[in-house]
Amino acid sequence: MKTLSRIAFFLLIGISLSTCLGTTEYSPLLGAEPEIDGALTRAPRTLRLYYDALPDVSQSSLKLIGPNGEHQLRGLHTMAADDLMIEIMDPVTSGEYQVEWVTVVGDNPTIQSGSYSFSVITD
Ligand SMILES: [Cu+2]
Repeated sequence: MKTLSRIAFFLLIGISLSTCLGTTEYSPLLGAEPEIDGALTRAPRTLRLYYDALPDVSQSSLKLIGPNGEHQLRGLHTMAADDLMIEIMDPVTSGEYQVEWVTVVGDNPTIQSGSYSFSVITD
């Protein structure tokens, strides 16, 4: 009986964990350069985000927030590889960075948004 309730307990944990994963909100973002949660040893000069369909540049925006606040970005465009790309204007120093994105991808008119972070350690 003891073993049985233990099994039931772990089953319950397993079910609640998979429910959590199952309800994770859909995001069209597939990946990025710099990598999501990545740690860089060289300062990036561009941001590039990859989506599951072609983003509409006119309905998209990117923000880069670092230890010294918001960075100046220039020239949002797509390389037609289901991506968004932008140039980072001011120097990227060591620290934690957050990228905030807003876009509309493919035929889906819904405005999608999200954020991710990466870190830079240059010395
Ligand atoms: Cu480009």
